[in-house]
Amino acid sequence: MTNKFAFVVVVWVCMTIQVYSARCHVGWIRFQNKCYWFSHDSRPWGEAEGIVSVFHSKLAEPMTEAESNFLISHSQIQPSDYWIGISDMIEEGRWIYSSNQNVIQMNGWAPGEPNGHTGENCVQLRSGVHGKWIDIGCGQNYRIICEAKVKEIDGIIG
Ligand SMILES: [Ca+2]
Repeated sequence: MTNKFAFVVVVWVCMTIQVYSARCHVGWIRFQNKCYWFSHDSRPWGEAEGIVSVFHSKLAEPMTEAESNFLISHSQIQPSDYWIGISDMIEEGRWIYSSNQNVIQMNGWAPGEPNGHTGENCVQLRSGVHGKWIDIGCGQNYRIICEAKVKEIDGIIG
């Protein structure tokens, strides 16, 4: 094997690994460094948390306007309401991400929301207000959006 040929092989292998490592599971959609799954089944918010953990993922936690806009656009392809990983069930009015309990760092609320006080402690993307956030009772059944880091997905595949 010539040095030149060996070099080409090494580059090819590296590129192949690169492509492989950028994958999401079948049925998941990639945006930036995360993979997302939009469910068809509906569940209460608390059960949704259990389902996403099975996939080594979590309910979607929009951190930026770009990420939020991506989730909105996909949730509105066939308009549905989706649970995301934000609630104020621990402390009324303190809206936090489920996975790390940090206060939300962006505002995706629909006008007039949140407005449910102690009766509505979970957040969903609401199709009726173009995918903006509303607070609503956690026991109701809605579809869910899961998110996972691309790397974490690789861990499952590999
Ligand atoms: Ca509340």
